[in-house]
Amino acid sequence: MVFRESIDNWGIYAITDREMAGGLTHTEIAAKLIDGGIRVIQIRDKTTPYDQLLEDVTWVVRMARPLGVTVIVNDNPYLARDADADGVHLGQTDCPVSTARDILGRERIIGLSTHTRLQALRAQTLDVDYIGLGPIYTTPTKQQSYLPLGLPTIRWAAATLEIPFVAIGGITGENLGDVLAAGARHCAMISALMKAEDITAAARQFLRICHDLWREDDFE
Ligand code: TZP
Ligand code: MG
Repeated sequence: MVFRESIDNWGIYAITDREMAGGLTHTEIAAKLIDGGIRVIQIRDKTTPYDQLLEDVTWVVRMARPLGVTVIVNDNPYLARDADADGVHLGQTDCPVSTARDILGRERIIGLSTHTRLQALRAQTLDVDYIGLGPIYTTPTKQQSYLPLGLPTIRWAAATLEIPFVAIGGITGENLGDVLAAGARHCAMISALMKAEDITAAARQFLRICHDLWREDDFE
């Protein structure tokens, strides 16, 4: 199975946060997202002990794999390998891409966060399958010193980058259409999904916006 073939169909890249979701497990969150039609889920958890997290992610993978839903683990390629996930998402200060590739092999997906145009260009020279690009807007979800990139950088990325990019940071139901119209095919969302009263309904609504804009693109 070549996991990276799934990337083109992602659209909304859902990232889990147990705390924001009122203490649900990743498996419970993933079930709601999958019900809403989500095609890729990143498990993001910086506090749960490894063994407990491994069990939770393993259940997510068991649920998602038969449905063709991609499961990416944040930060830790060992966790991705041990849980048989589809890939890992690395930050600029996580382990080197080459180390993650050694751990995960050729087939699995490696994503890398980038926060400037220079980092995005450099990421293209590395062995990564997609990049995260952000923050697009200011967001309280992640403390960081990088300036928001805004829509001009989305336009630049759409015109310049040769690998898939996922826009991230402050994307909500209100601005999702703008980000997609600026040229992002994929948008990552944490709080807009995790804090939604109904995660499944929010996922469905965001995917509809996404697919409508993809369709308009096809007719251009
Ligand atoms: N990386 C760049 S911005 C961000 C991460 C993990 C947080 C995105 O969260 P939200 O709630 O969708 O703004
Ligand atoms: Mg990280």
